[in-house]
Amino acid sequence: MSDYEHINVWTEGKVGVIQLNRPESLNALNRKMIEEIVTQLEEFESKSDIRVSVIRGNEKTFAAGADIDEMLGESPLSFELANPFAVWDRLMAIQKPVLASVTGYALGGGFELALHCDVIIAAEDAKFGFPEVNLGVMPGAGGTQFLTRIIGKRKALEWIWFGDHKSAVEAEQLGIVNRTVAPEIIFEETMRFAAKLAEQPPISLRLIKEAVNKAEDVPLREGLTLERKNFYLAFDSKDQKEGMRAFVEKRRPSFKGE
Ligand code: DAK
Repeated sequence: MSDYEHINVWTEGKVGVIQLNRPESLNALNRKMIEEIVTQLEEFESKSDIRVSVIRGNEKTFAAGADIDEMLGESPLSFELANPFAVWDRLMAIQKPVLASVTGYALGGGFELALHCDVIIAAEDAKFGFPEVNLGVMPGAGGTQFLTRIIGKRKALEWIWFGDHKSAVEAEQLGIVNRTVAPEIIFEETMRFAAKLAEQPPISLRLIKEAVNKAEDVPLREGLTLERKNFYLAFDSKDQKEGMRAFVEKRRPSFKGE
């Protein structure tokens, strides 16, 4: 594995884990850190034996936002020249499932990082929010768009305007979080979920992810067209033959991602 400054990386079976590791600043995301996260996700993407990735923090926190110290000196031109959104576009292009395991704070850019993931599993004591308004700015890595699509305009406006923190339970009720679990078992639960998902046919997971993401983005007809193409494509995989044969032969399928 590469030598990273702000993340720890390991694998457990077919699951790749990225641990955010700047505990002294509650895992505030600086440019290097987000670059490291996405580079490692791409590394997992390229490995056929890794089928699911998990992004997590430590017991105390996920990420309390972008690094405010780093942002303090930014200007429109410095942003333009650094093109900081390119790395977020690379994150959106990841095709394998990515899970966020959220403990403590998921604020601002940290919340946006979780929202870019496909599944969010949260500890009961997790807190979500967009405090950017309190800094005189606004969410910039997709927060207004992702949140509005999930919870609707009025609830999104009220939440982002006031910059409040919401609990994991509230976030689950709003459809942001898949499941809320006790803090003591959050990482175990996330890995259990990830390991189970890693046994599903990888090509199907990828085609499904593309089609579901498309549903948030385009008119129904266009989404249906992609769904149909992906449905056909699945029939080109050995996993389709294996899945259907296993059903007929009354045994468990073994999916290879081919
Ligand atoms: N940045 C830098 N340092 C941070 C930080 C952050 N976001 N959050 C916490 N820290 C640091 C604190 O300064 C403190 O450092 P020391 O004083 O010990 O040196 C240490 O972490 C512990 O924090 P606290 O002492 O404040 O801990 P508390 O438990 O009292 O409070 C808190 C926890 C999370 C409520 C509080 O730390 C807090 O309010 N933090 C700031 C949260 C915040 O405003 N986050 C949103 C940042 S704006 C973009 C992409 C994304 C974004 C922007 C652009 N592009 C692609 C262009 C995103 C923007 C944001 O996220």
